[in-house]
Amino acid sequence: MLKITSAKVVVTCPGRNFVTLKIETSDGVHGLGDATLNGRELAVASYLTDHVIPLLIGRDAHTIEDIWQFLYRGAYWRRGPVTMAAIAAVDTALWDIKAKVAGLPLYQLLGGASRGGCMVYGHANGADIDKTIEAALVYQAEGYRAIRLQSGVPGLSSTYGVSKDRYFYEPADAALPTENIWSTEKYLRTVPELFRRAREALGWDVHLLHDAHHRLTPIEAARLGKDLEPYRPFWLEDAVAADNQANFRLIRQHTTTPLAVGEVFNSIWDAKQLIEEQLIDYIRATVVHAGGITHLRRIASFADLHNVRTGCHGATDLSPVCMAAALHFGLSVPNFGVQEYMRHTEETDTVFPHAYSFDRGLMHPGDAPGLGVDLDEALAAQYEYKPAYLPVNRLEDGTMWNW
Ligand code: EZ4
Ligand code: CO
Repeated sequence: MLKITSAKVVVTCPGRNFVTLKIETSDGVHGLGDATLNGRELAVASYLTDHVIPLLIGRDAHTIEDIWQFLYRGAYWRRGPVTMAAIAAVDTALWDIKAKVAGLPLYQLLGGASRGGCMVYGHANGADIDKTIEAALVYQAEGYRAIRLQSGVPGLSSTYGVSKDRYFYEPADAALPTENIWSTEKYLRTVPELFRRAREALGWDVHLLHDAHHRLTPIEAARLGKDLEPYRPFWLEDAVAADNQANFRLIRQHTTTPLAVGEVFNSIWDAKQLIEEQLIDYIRATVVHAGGITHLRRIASFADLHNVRTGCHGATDLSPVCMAAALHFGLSVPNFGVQEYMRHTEETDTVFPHAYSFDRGLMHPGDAPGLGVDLDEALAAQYEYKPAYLPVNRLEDGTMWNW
């Protein structure tokens, strides 16, 4: 028996907030798990410290599945982003420990490599179409095989995915939520033109992606999907919010543009109808927000039966611990599609030294035992938690809308 002797939560802000769980065992081996929930970080930190860590002490670190079931069924209150991020952190840390004890990189325990590397997509954005294409050309020159395009919209002072002053788009940008103004009509006039121009400039040998960030109705999404068809997008992401999974039926009836959704999903139940009815092509659930490696593998297996591939969320609010876990998962899973890769700042990378690497559009988790990520706790302690919220969105008449 490999006893869990202690566990603690580290909250740090090397450029942005991260919550990390560290579990220690009787053999001196430790494991890390990402528990970051953007804008609600301290709720997960408390859930872990106050309600999970006391239950872990003395348990066998090797019993990953049993501990997962214990935390899921045993809480009585199932699912939800806070609970599932906490369970994910425990699960990820335990996989890290098991792989370190085995002396193997985690992907070997998940069945070994199914491919040479995980194709990732980078974020090209700009205040207008010209600037977005300029950014996309830089990604193409760096070897990216897949690029997400987000452009400012004429008549809107800010748009999702577009940075005002930085190369990297960091959405949780203020101590209180920023209020943005949204117009679907203006947006729908811009995106097809962005893709037309992008194909002209970038050619056809690169995958182009777009994120509508939950702002459309199903019939509007259907129209955008149709309008983009000539430019063969890799996917249209989060066309509508998936609270009502049946919404996707209408989109599906009207367009062959591949659909991706699920970065906010926290369990297989959020995706059951979408997958079963083949209403989507890519499932965006991630290690940290969907119950860890154990649960994400279950989602991927179910998706595989229905020709749905993985496309894990990988924005900067998912820590390098989650990125590493996603790459071990992505390298091994049979129905891998693509992995989002929004590069972390240097500060973040220094606090979380890691073995994963990027080469000509593909990423590899590296061959260090475990996840191949560590946490420099002394350095982490120098970056104090800073409240930061995602923006909110209103229509031009003031109505609250999805951000
Ligand atoms: O808005 O990660 O595809 N990526 C995204 C991200 C999300 C943030 C939310 O925390 O949609 O930019
Ligand atoms: Co998204």
